[in-house]
Amino acid sequence: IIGGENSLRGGWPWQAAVRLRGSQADGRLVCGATLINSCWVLTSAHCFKRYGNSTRMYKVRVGDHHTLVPEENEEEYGVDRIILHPHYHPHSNDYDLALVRLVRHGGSGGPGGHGGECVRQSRSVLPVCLPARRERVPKGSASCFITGWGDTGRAYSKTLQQASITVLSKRQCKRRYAGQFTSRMLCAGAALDERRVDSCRGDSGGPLVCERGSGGWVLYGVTSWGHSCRLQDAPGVYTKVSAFLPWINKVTSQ
Ligand code: 4AZ
Repeated sequence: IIGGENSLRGGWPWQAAVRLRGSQADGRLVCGATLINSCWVLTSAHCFKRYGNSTRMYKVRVGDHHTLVPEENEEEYGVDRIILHPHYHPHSNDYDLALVRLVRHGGSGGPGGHGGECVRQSRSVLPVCLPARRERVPKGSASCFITGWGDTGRAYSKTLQQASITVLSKRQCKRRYAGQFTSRMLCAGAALDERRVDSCRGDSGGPLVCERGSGGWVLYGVTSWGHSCRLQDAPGVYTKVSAFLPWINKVTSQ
């Protein structure tokens, strides 16, 4: 996150991280992710471009704040399924969404009854709400935030960063990204203030959430791409979650 600030511990309890497992780079941050129910996180499909989509390669950490400090409710889970959106192609940024199913380490889930929990919920581990189908991001004063441990402009962050961000109009996004911007995307950036706020490497797959008037935080975007994170006038692009509810519901109810 560029231009953000340290978050409060437990402030974004749906924030998760996809990390490498087992290899010489054990624990290395691959991407952000968001807990959407007790068994599944949503992330971006392009997160699996570099190391492939074999479940053995990854683990998912939830309840984390400072990456080097073991915190009370921090836990790691194995991965037993990685489902890329069927329309995602590695050459494009469209349909950049993946669902990842968590399992307790050591347990395979197995055939015998696992209808229930995967992740133990706590004050710092809770799923986020999803938007309604085709729901728009609340206009105007709604407060929206991006969060992640990605590049701050100098290095990856050890403490989860947050930044308040403005979701821009479709017209503004298209003006900047012309043919690359599709109806499966949102774009967001610092609107009027000149402080540069953006997501960056390592934040991909993580959440863009807004507080809904009626209360509660809703996941409207999944950090996806952008024309670098150092340029002014280049808003970050996010996968538009409200365009994918049938797919999310279908996969996660299987
Ligand atoms: C990336 O490389 C990346 N500024 C993520 C977000 C943005 C650009 C690049 C948006 O993962």
